[in-house]
Amino acid sequence: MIPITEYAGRDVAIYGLGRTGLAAAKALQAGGARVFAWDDGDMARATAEAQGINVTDLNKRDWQKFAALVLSPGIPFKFPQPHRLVRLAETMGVPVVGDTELFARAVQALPEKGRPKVIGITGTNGKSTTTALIGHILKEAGIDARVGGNIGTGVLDMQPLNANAVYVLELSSYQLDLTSSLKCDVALFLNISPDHLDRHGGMDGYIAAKKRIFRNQDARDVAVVGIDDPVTQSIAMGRKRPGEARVVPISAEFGLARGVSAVGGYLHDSVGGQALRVGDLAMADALPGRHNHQNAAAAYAACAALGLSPGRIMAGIRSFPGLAHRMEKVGEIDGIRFINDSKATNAQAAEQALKTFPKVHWIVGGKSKAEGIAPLEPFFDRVETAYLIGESSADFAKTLDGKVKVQQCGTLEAATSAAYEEARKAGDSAPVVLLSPACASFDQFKDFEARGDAFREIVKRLAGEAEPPKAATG
Ligand code: UMA
Repeated sequence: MIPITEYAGRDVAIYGLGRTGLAAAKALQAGGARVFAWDDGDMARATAEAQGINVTDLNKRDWQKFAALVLSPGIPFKFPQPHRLVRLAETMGVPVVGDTELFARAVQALPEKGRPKVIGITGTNGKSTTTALIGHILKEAGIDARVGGNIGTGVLDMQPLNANAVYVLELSSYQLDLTSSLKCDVALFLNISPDHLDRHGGMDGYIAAKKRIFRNQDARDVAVVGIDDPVTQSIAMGRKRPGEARVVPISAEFGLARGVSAVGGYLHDSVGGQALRVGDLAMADALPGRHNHQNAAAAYAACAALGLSPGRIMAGIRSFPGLAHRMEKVGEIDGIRFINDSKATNAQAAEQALKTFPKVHWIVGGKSKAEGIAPLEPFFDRVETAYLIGESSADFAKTLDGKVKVQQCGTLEAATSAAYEEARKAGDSAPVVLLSPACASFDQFKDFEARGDAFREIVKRLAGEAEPPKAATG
C-alpha cells in the first residue's frame, strides 16, 4: 500500500468501497487522514468495516469539514450526470479526486531524484495486455516493476513508492478524468474507438479524457502513440511543439520511417532513423494476431524509452505468459488447442479472436449485447462449427442460419465436449477450440473470470489431468 500523507490530520470523504475505495481508505488512514467512507452496497460496507475503515453515511455528514472527496471511477463524475454526492462536493467547494491523482501528487511531492518512473497506458483495446507485457519485460530484465490500475489492482494498493521502481499503470478514461497531476515518463495511447460514451458525453469527451494521459509531460518524456486509427494518428501528428514529449509512433499496419512497427510478423525499430529488424513475433506464443502485435510494438517502444536493449525486450516478449481469459491457451489435447477468450464480452472483442485463426470451433453465447453477433458476419467463413451456449442461443442461431454449422449446446461443459469431439473428427491441420463468447456471462456465471475458469477446468478434465466432477449427493 502507498501511504498518502497529503491529508494528514484532515477529514476526507471516500465514496465507493470497491478495489479503488478500499485501497484509498487504507492509504489515507495510514497517512494520518480521518477517513469517512460510504458505499451504497451492504456487502461493500461490511467488508470495509471488517477492515477497520470508518464507514458512515456521507449524505448525513457536514461537508464543510471535508478536504477532498475520493471518488471511485465507476461512479458518474460528469456524465450522464454527476452523481448527487459529486454535485454536493462541488457545491461545498470540496475537490473531487481519484486514486491515481493521490498517487501522482505523492510522486510529485518527492525530491526529483527520489521519484520512481511512471509508465501510463491507455487506449480502447489492448491496454491490459500491454500493461502486463511491459511489467513482464521489465521484471525479466531485473527491474523492480509494479503493475496496477485498471488492470485490477487499485493504484494505492501497490508497493510503497521507491526511487528505483517503475510503476506501470493501466489507466481507463474514467480514471484519467479524475486525474490532473499525473506526469508519465512514458505515456502510451494505443488506439481509440467508441466506448463508454455515456460517461463522457460523446466521442469528443472520450478522446479528451484519454488525451489527459499526456498532461504534464515535458521534453524529457516519451509519448508512444498508435497510428492505426485516424484519431490517434492525428494526435501523434499534432504533438510536435517544443517542450512536448518526444512522440514514438507505433503501427501494426505500416512500416515506419521513424517509430516501431510490427508488420509481416516482425518487430522493426526505426526510432533512431535506421531500420532495425528486432525480432520474430511468431516466437511470442501468447501474443497472436495483429492487435497483439500492436501491443508488442507499444511495449517495445515503452521499454526502449527506458533504455532497455532490443535483445532484453524481445526476451520478455517471447516469454510473456499472456493474460488470463484473453486468448489464453488453457490446454492442448490430441493437437487441438483450447483458447480461453472469455474476456470477449462483445462482438468487437470476439472479432479480434476470430481474425487470429483461419479455422475455429467457436463456443459463443451468453447474455447478448444489443448488436449480437451480426457484426461478425465477415468472419463466419472461419468458423467450422458454432457451439451455442446461454440465453442468446435462439437469437444467434437465427443470425448464423444458412451461414455456419450450428450445435445448440446450452452449457459450456456440453459445448466444450462437443467442440472437442468435432475437432477430432474434422482432422484440420491446426485445430482450435475457441471460447470467445461475444456476450456477458451473467446469465450462467458470476463474471467473465468465472466463465473462463470453468472452461479451463473442463479442458483439464477432458485432458484427463483433473478428476471428473463428483456426482451430486443427497
Ligand atoms: N457504488 C456506489 N454507488 C454508485 C455506484 C457504485 O456505492 O452509485 C459502489 C459499488 O457498490 C462498488 C463500488 O462503488 O462497491 C465500485 O466502484 P468501481 O465501479 O469504481 O469499482 P472498483 O472495484 O473500484 O474498480 C475500479 C475499476 N472499475 C471501474 O472503473 C468500473 C476497475 O476496472 C479497476 O480494475 C479497479 O478500480 C482498480 O483500479 C474494471 C473496469 O471494468 C476492470 N474498468 C472499465 C473498463 O475496463 O472498461 C473502465
